[in-house]
Amino acid sequence: MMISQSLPGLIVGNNNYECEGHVILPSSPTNDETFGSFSSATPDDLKNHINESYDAFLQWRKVPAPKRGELIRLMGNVFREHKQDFAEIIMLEVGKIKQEALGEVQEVIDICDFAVGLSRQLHGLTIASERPDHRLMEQWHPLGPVGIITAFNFPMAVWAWNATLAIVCGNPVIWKPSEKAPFCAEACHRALMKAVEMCDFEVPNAISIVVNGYADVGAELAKSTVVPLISATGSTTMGQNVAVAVAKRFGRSLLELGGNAAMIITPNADLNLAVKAALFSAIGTCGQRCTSLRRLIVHESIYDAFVTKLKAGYASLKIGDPLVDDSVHVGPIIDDEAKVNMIVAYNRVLNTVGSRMLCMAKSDLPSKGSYVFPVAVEVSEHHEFMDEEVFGPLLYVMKYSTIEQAIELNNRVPQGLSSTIITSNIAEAELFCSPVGSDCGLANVNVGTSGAEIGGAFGGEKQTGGGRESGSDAWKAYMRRQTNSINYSVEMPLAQGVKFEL
Ligand code: UN1
Repeated sequence: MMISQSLPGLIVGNNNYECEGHVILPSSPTNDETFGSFSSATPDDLKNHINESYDAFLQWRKVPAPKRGELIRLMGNVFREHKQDFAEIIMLEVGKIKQEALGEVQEVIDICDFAVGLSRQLHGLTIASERPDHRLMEQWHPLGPVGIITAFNFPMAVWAWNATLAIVCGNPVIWKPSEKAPFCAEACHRALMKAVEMCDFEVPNAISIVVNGYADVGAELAKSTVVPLISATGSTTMGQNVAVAVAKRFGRSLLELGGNAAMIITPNADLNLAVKAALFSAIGTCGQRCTSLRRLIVHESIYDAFVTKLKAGYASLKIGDPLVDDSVHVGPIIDDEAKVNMIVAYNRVLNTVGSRMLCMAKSDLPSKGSYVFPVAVEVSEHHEFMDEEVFGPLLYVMKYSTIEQAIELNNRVPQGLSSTIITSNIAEAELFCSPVGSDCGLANVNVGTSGAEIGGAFGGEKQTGGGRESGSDAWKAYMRRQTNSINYSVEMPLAQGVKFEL
């Protein structure tokens, strides 16, 4: 699968529209080479086409849900068949290492399978009515066009979490991908349109709209009354802007924003397991997952033994260009701005009293591209700057003495997405997952903070935004609930026993 050299600003199904916004020449973070261009859309471009999504909704909502699932089944097959090609686009555009790029495409395939099953399970409830000869029930109906705003770090999977569910739930999608990953977006859209072609029933052309551009386009999407749900993944600031704009018009927002994950390593933890879990969580995707490990909280009794292993782990990391070497552990960070942010954060912590460098990767850095050294820095306590999410492979390591103190440190930050305890003590594990334990949406035992499976609901509390995407019953956010009270008698009893005699 070739990537297009030049992308249109706006794509509505099979129609491409050139737009008036800036022309951007994206270059790969792996080697700084330009690989294409795209013209960004303006808010007016979106305004001019957004109603096509609503027209598509009027048609799509009438297609039976299992048929809508058939479209997603076919799309899943396109990803299966071209798994390598999709992975290569991710590697080129955002610099993931091969294993993680393949893993991301697998995540797309997995959520397709999940959504296909779901298309036959959009269950409602029947509820016991308090009145004789009455039935009370609940149904789930399609909602309307779903706006999807995504970040660069999961340029395919996060779209798929949203688009597959939205589509089986009877809704077309309008996607504003990260301006750092428009080619991944186009490839996904094309996979969907390929599936549309293979369907033996009619699918409206505007089932999927992609609008390439900047925050002004996202803002236009957020304020449009055509779009009852906006699902947004990205920074806390972006989420705040989206939430306010959507709330103002009584829309619904589903937010998956910043993370600041912690891992607690207890006295009786298996240290080999702990080091593997910590290392992958901290340096996977070059520390740019919202589930990436930022804070390691290690019991004082095993601190030295654990740090010795962690140092060896960092020393064995191979950093390099994923396009030329399949075996690298760490690829580039997304761009120079991210590189500078990482270096600033790193200098800040090293200049803080009580901090010292603990571990650093030893590998050479390629001369071209945006590469940084993954580092782990010891801190004597929680500092205010650790409240900020640094999107890069910078890990803070601290000691604790009681489990209560460790949980308090875990919960100390304004974000609440992912957290882990590494322990073989069942009481500590259960405490961590209990109401007085981790305050995060994801709380794991003997599993890293990143790499969640699609079957569970994904998201978190506090500044993470409160939304849940992907598995479990996250689909309910993409539908409207309707309660039906049905009287099959000729009497007219009122609820609550109210008498109204004529
Ligand atoms: C994200 O970083 O926005 O749990 C999503 C994980 C991946 C998804 C991360 N399955 O790390």
